[in-house]
Amino acid sequence: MRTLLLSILAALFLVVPNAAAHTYLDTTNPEDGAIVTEPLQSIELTYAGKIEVGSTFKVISSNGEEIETVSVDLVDGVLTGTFDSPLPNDDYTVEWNSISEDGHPLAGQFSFTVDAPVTEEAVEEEAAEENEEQVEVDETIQTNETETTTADDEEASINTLLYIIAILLLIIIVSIITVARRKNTK
Ligand SMILES: [Cu+2]
Repeated sequence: MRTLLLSILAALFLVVPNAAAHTYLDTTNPEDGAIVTEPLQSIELTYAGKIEVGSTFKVISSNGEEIETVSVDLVDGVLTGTFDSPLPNDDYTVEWNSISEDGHPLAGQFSFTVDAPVTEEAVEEEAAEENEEQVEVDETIQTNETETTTADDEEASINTLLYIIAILLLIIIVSIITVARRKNTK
């Protein structure tokens, strides 16, 4: 009985300090499996206690590319990674490596999905594309207008020509009549 108690005590002494000094990952933002529907420009890993400098994490997109962080800050067991711009819509995996207060390294990973409305930049790009299309449409309309104008011009010049011919004919007829009258009076 006494040996059993001693063994348990010994086991506790071996296990408890380690367990107490290990710093486990407590919560993350976004949570594991979360679908984020708002622009996301930073990720937060909150540890259950202090972690050491050198603790870090990587954010990997669905095609295996690592997303560069502008900064990774460690404040009281909270690791915050900030990105240059909001993450594009995609599935991401965060691979974290932390160093517990007792110096023991811990590692793990979690995943989340970004499915946010398109960013302003994307909207602007879309608007620019639409404008280009609009310009093309306008050009087509303008071309049509030009063609119409040409057709109108042609019609107008034919009318003018007919008008001039009519006047010339009238002058010729009047002249002939006048000449004829003069001849008659003589
Ligand atoms: Cu440890």
